[in-house]
Amino acid sequence: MITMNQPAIDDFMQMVVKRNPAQLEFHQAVYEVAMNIIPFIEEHPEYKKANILERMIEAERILIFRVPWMDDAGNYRVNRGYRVQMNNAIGPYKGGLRFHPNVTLSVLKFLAFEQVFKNSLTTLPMGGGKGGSDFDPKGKSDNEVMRFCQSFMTELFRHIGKDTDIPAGDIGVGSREIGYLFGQFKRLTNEFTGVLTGKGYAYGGSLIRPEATGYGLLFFVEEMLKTKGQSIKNKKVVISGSGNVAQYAIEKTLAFGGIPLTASDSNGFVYDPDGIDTDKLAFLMELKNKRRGRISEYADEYGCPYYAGEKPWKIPCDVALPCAVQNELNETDAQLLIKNGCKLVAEGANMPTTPEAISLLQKNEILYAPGKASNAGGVAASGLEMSQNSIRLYWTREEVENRLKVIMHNIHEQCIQYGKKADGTTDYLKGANIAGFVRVADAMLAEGHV
Ligand code: NDP
Ligand code: 2IT
Repeated sequence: MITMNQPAIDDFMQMVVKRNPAQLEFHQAVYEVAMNIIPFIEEHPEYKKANILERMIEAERILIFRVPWMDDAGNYRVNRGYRVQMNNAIGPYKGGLRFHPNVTLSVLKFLAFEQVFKNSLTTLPMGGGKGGSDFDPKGKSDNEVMRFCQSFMTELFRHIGKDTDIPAGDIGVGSREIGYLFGQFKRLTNEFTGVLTGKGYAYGGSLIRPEATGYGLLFFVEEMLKTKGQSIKNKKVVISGSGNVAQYAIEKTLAFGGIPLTASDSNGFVYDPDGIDTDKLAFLMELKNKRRGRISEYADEYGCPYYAGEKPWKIPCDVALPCAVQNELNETDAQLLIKNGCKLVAEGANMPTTPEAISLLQKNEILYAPGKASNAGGVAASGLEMSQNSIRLYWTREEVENRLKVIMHNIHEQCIQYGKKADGTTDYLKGANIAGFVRVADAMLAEGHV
């Protein structure tokens, strides 16, 4: 959308592109924020004077390191490890680790930047960071994954800590990897502390953390639908991905009476016209989390269609939940969703919707929630895991889930507070960007030239 601030936004973006050449994902994430924040700053000279946005797009620290390891055949292998410590104005750096062959510094800078806003929206004391590696866990044995994680932590441990930087999971990093990373941290430091979240329950993990991103997404969707006097009950829901976020998004969709129709992985998607029910979800979880197989096996098991190399957005639905990867929903996909009557898109993944697709959805008055608001449940539960570790207590499932629900409700309120339009509808992207920005910016102003 062209606004009267467009020249200022263009100038700003030119500077961003020049200072961060070829980092396309990072440019995209910054643009999506700048679009809302630059007009806001024009009306708030204290932020403009202090160059807050220019400071926020510069990571406080970036670590890049060699991760050597040996595969089962005895070959020497090497990957690149990263940790982007983006902003600690409101709390220690916090954010996941991604292990995926497509990981680059650009991807991790975009994720770290988004994380700063997301963590601020939770209202918990967490700054933003992200890390990971171009290591591909697919097809690796448990022992190879363990050796890789141990080598990764052998460098990372000196840069993190329970009050400094607290990593967690993301794509390719689940409970298995967190376990190996935690074990190695403990050996290196001789300390048992809450330095990672997403830990197993037996060694300091929080109940509901595995479920939290998917559950939080559905709490947020319910809040959005409530503004229209509706709920997800009996609505057709198209979901991408079949990992952690997608699995618990499916589970909560079912709990709320919605009908999950699809799941996908990087090879294609399955469409189950009868809906993915609890038994089928249990099969999917076993397939993905234990056997580490492909989603096509779901179609083989239940005799439903499998679309190799395609994305699920062509299946008619009321609600679409992208839960896999960045830029998985483009303008053509958005056109299809609109044509088929979809009324709501909420992001479980980080930046899954391209800017062109977002603008098309918004123009067509489709309810659209950006990931920094709608997928914040995962990091919020991580914050609750940190609290439990600090007080050396475990809360019940009920306690954690209730807190999660309240946090998602509050995020929705903040989106309305800063994103309400003259016609009474809400621009969730604007609301999330401004609400996330204000808390961090105020802390930066108070803390001086940091
Ligand atoms: P998982 O590794 O558990 O699952 C990732 C899923 O995405 C898999 O189904 C994977 O398929 C699929 N996928 C990965 N790359 C591609 C691709 N290029 N095209 C299509 N599908 C792909 O990760 P999570 O579920 O944890 O993360 C999913 C998304 O949610 C990410 O964007 C992540 O940043 C975001 N997120 C995660 C949170 C968390 O707490 N875990 C919190 C907030 C956001 P395959 O098996 O073939 O790779
Ligand atoms: O993108 C995200 O918010 C996450 N991957 C979760 C981060 C965390 O620290 O729990």
